[in-house]
Amino acid sequence: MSIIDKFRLDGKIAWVTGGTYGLGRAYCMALAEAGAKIVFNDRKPELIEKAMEEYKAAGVDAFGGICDVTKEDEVTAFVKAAEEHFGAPIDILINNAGVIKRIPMTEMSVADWNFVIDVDLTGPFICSKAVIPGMIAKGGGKIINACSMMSEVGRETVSAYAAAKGGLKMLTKNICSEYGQYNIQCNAIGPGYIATPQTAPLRARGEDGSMHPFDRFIRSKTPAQRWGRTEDLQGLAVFLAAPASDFINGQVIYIDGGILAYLGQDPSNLDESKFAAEEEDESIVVKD
Ligand code: NAP
Ligand code: GCO
Repeated sequence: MSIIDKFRLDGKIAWVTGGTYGLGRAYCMALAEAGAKIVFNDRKPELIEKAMEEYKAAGVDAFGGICDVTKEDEVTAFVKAAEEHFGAPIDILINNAGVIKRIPMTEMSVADWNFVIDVDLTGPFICSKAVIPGMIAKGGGKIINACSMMSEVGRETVSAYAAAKGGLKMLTKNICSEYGQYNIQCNAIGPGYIATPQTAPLRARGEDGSMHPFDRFIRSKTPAQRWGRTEDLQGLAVFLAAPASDFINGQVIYIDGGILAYLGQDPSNLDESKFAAEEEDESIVVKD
């Protein structure tokens, strides 16, 4: 196989959870461009409909449906329907669906804690469990988990998210350990701060047009002084889904513009005027 062909996904069936907008949509587009057929789910019918139209317009062969990753019965039924639709088991799973609650730990309810752990950690367990038998029967597969910088470091208000993403790093290593013998590779993408609806509140400008303090903080912590863009993550998703990465297993690969390698500069030295012209595009505005 040529080196270029080792990055192709022709004929593969790839499932991206939460694949309607944000990073999930970017992963779907990238995997489809590399040749894969796309399976995607979300919790809201209007999101499925909108994404399906976008995928159709882009020539993506996609199957989408309602499915909450925290509900095992819904996941089992959805995987069955997707596999019937394409006539074969799923080859690639990106456990992308995720949520965050930014609440100081001592004020966080157990219900909020459980909600985040359920979606961000138990969801990937349920979805992986649903596709692994088919991958074994097919002779192999790829599972890619959505880790985070919070798989390595913490910060104020994100205790449940950090606990879930840290746990997901270990689930990644354990799936590798348990199923590597069946030619299943399980790795994770660890994005830094990427401009999506999830992080939109952290970039929102004040009424007077001033930068959000967290926006200043992230730019001062990132050597490139910018937020990541969804397209920054597409190459790694294709690589981890493709034969080119067949001997990489159990790893978290960070795409953070260097944040985890950098102590950061004094935020008071940051020249705000440099960033005034940057506009948010429609797809990354605050939801709700
Ligand atoms: P996002 O814009 O908030 O999108 C999350 C997606 O997950 C949405 O499609 C959402 O759909 C779906 N989802 C949430 N709960 C679900 C459930 N129970 N069942 C099915 N789908 C569900 O997030 P993102 O920024 O694209 O992030 C994607 C993943 O990367 C997440 O796991 C996130 O933690 C991780 N990540 C993001 C960043 C970042 O800076 N953006 C950095 C590191 C890691 P609904 O509209 O129905 O909620
Ligand atoms: C936050 C952010 C993060 C990022 C990301 C970092 O509030 O700190 O939302 O947690 O989304 O996961 O890698």
